Amino acid sequence: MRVTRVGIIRPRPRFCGIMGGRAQSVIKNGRTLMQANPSIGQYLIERLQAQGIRDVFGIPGDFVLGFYQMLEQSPMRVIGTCNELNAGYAADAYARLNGMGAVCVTYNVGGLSLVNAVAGAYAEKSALVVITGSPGMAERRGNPLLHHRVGAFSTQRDIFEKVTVAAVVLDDPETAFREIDRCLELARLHQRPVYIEIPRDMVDVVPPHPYRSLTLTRESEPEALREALAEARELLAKARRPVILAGLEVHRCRLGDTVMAFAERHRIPLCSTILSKSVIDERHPLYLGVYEGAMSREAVQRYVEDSDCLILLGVFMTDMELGIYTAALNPENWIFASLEDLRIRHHHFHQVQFVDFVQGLAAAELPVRSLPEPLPSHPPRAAWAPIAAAPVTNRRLFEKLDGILDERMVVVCDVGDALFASVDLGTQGATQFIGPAYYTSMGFAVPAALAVQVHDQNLRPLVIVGDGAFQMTGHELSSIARLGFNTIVLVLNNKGYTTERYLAEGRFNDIHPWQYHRLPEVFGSGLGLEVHTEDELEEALARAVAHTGAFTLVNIHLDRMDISPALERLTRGIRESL
Ligand SMILES: Cc1ncc(C[n+]2csc(CCOP(=O)(O)OP(=O)(O)O)c2C)c(N)n1
Ligand SMILES: [Mg+2]
Repeated sequence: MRVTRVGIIRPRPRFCGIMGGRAQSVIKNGRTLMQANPSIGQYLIERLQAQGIRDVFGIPGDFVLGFYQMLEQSPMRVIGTCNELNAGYAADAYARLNGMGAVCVTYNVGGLSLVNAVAGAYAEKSALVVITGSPGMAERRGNPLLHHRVGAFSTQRDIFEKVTVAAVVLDDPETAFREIDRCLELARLHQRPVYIEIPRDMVDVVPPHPYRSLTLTRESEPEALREALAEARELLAKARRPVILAGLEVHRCRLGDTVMAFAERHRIPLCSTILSKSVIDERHPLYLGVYEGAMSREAVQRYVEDSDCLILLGVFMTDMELGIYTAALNPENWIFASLEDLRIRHHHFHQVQFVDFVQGLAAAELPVRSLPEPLPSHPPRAAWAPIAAAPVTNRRLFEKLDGILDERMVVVCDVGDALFASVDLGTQGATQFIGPAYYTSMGFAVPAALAVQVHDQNLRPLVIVGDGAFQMTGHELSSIARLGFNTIVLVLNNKGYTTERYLAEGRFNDIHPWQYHRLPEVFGSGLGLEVHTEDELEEALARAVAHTGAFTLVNIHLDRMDISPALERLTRGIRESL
């Protein structure tokens, strides 16, 4: 290595690959004579596009600038965010809507800020591709203390290994393409994040040998599948009150329609869970509501727990899904199928793929059954009229919100009572619901709302966020303002961490009061409204819905100890189960 007055001259990489160049085939006399490989960076972009990814969130830095330039020259759109954590939340939400999402950051300072969001995507099964630059392989010789480095060159990769299903460094042109394919396939199969690190001197390297892309498939063992389906059919045929719990993996594996068709054909009522809310049309006559132990509406809880055949499809058995373990589900009569596990009563089946099992079940012939009447279906929308000058309460606020949801809205919830209360909202047909209902990391919602309209500008996010969570990442409204999106943000301003106040009160639950509704002045766009009373609420929501040119932020004052009916049910259920 030569050292000059101005710094270090980086030696040329020593790889045998060819530098630069796009994928090309040379056609002579109508025949393809040579197919040149794309570079590693180009191949990664092509494969991301093949997975349906059209937008990448993130912030550049010198270790990833070459790849950023390549992204900019490609059909991909790069969406800059205020920080990398927000980029991670946004890319996670994009993945939930799109099937797969991507975030691209620089080495360590960017990557390590991202870890919490990727952990959430891992915990809640979201196919998020983390792309990061890093020091070039040639630069690493002599073990120099390059900026952003912390400990070994591999520190960032080692950390991400814990929160991804594959973590690779593309340091070898011979294996780079296969590693890219392997990562993307694993993200798809497991519905979990993967980590792809490109040392900056590898972006333009063209691997020397031709390569055919790799697809991984998992097949069921036919006999095991047949036996599992036979046992499930037998249990179902005898059942008088079967019920389906359609969980998160039904959404991730895009099986909502299949499950709905199965339910309709055999007249089996269904529930969703807090993580999978909106996976099935909540207006459907067979839909009962969200099941989550004691947090469910009482009639829903009773219907599910009294069932003689529980069909749990892709349900993630977390404490949140089970109403902090107030749920009473009997394994004696359940069919439990998920990406990892298949259990029918106490029989465990191996090598049966979740998708094959659900499709097999949906095709099963079963005796015709009559529906037990009446079903505890979702209550119809109630008429709502403001009580003049009455302070807004959580209960009344959510009754009102139930009436403004339409088919284009995506309800994006943050952690706190916003999440619990939203469970009682009745989504409308194509309305979608996104919330970090298991990992419950505060600050998810505003960045996630950015992703909703990046994914599809015809959707309209309705963000429901506590004041504490808003203070964590609400500045991402800046990107929403930059892109001119018409997001509606409702800040539930109860002066601090109310959910926590119910567990342990202390000054640590107080936060500095912001004038949230004045933020549009800072961002130079948007409409800010302040609400104390029911009549102000009615007017503000009408203005928010009609204001389509930019975002609207509504600062809704609530009492610091006021909680939603859902959270009341949960605290009561927990007390009773103690
Ligand atoms: C990133 C993160 N930090 C801390 C917590 C712990 N926590 C859970 S709820 C909560 C309070 C949420 O406050 P706010 O957003 O105002 O909602 P509220 O409880 O008032 O409805 C806290 C601090 C968390 N879930 N996530
Ligand atoms: Mg609060």
